[in-house]
Amino acid sequence: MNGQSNGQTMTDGFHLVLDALKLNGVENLYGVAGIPITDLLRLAQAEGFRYIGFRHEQSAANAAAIAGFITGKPAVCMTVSAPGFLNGLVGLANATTNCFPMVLISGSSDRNIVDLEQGDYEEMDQLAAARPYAKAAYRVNRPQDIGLGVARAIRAAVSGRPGGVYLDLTAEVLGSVLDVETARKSLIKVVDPAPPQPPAAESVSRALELLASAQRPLVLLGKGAAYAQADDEIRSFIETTGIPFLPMSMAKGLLPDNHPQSAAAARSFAIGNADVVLVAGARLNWLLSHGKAPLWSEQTKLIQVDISPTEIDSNRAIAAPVVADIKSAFAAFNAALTPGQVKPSESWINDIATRKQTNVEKMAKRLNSDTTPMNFSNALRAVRDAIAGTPDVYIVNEGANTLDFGRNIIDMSLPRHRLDSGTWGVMGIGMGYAIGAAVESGKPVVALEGDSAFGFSGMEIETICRYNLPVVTVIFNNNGIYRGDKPGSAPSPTGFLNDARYDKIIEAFGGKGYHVADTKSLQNAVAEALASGKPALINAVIDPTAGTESGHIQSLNPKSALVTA
Ligand code: ADP
Ligand code: TZD
Ligand code: MG
Repeated sequence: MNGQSNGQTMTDGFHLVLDALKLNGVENLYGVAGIPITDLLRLAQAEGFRYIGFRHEQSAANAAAIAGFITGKPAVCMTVSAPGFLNGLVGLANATTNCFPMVLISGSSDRNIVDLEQGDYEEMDQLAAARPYAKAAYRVNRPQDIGLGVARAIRAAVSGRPGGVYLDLTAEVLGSVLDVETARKSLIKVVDPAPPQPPAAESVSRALELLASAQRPLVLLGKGAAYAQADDEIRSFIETTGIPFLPMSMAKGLLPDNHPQSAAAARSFAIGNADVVLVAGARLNWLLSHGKAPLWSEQTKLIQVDISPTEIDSNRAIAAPVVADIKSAFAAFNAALTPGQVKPSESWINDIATRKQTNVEKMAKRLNSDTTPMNFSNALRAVRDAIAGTPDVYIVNEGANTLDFGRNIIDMSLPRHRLDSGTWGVMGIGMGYAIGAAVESGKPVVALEGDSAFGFSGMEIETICRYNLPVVTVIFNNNGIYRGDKPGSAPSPTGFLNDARYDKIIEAFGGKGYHVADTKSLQNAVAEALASGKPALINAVIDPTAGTESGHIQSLNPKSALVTA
């Protein structure tokens, strides 16, 4: 116990929170300081935690969320009351939506004032506000419950379908004292926080029998499969059966994108023509057209592996549900599989290969052209070539066109290394994810950012410079959301300043800025910045007319039902 070290017999809430986190293996803390948590953060540093202080709580929470995705352990974000909490809540909600484990701990005002709405400093009923957006939300009102509150938060975040958990700590509880012996006994080390959930044997044989009947099988991997850290089991299953596979964007790299069985370059053909699709760790949400036509055929039969039973049949009928954790499920598939039991037809493999080749050739024309200014394809080719020798680089990606082109052009070869806008298609994850990835992994990060997307978290460039993190941010600067305005016209709802120099921002903080307008300079800048291992920001000039409205999801814009004569 901390309090004991200087001969004291009493400890307090501040020490207990840190003791509880340390006991459960938490080493990094992300947050923004202020009343009532400043002393808690100071103490955390003194106690050996690595504390990363941000400029805005949303980025701190995003960093914790992505740390959870990368490591499989819930990371912790700490904020002040009311507005700081609300800023962090956006990141918590995003973590829950994406099934990433994290814990948001916010200090809160005294209950007696909040509950009678007497107008305290930063007064808010934070627990009630958090509940709809969190997987679970708890408040600790007594120091002897801190250990239990932390334990429950960690288990809730990481067990079953992972998500964000809110833990409310009142200013009063932080300051209260407790005798050291009672405090010690109150701490809980969470045993087996995310236990395996093996599948029922019948569900495994039902799934394999269906696959065995298939001529045109397909495996669709989602970010739940990447999160599950079942890399060997999944790869072995796919390679043994020879089934073509398709990764969702954050599942890229689970098997390398250049794997011969990847059907990514023939995505709609593969989904539309498969007779059996095994969906693993992916929801049939808007990103998969809800499993419906025209992308999907009604005849296709589905196997779905998911840890959450209520995911099954959520958007269309699932012929063979396998409710289990993905590591156990694929281990069970591999154990039950008999040689030659599952065999994709030769024509299916050939048809996919032909499609792939046609599409790759079509794309190559745009990729290999050189234009001034650059377009998304050739600029991303330059980035791709610059990072080719650094397969362990983490890629962060957000924007509309920058995201859609980036997903297709930047190949991944390692799992959990592509971090992007995810389930919500949200802007603002960029710098938080980049910082979280750099801190947790110690590896270089390249953040591919639309100029609009970057703006949501751009001030964290100072955070990146302050901690000297190896983050290279590339701004695809097309002067706006989707596209830029015509020079000289008044700003439209989507237009930004023409020719803004984002590279100057990082120079204010001592980082290295680059301003590039052609592919050769872009490639050199990315290569040099990556090799330096230091913070850099590259302002890449992109043709303001190159983007399309909403990128690849233009069809989601509502259209008026008003019929004009
Ligand atoms: P994507 O966006 O890549 O399609 P989603 O976020 O929609 O992926 O889906 C992830 C799914 O993975 C969720 O339904 C979640 O319940 C599931 N999941 C998360 N972790 C595991 C796990 N360890 N085992 C099985 N399923 C998991
Ligand atoms: N706000 C939030 C939090 N998330 C969003 N997704 C949006 C607004 C709407 N939006 C998109 O869906 S993409 C986008 C916005 C504002 C930015 C697109 O512009 P960009 O990328 O500069 O980042 P491109 O390359 O110019 O398309
Ligand atoms: Mg833009």
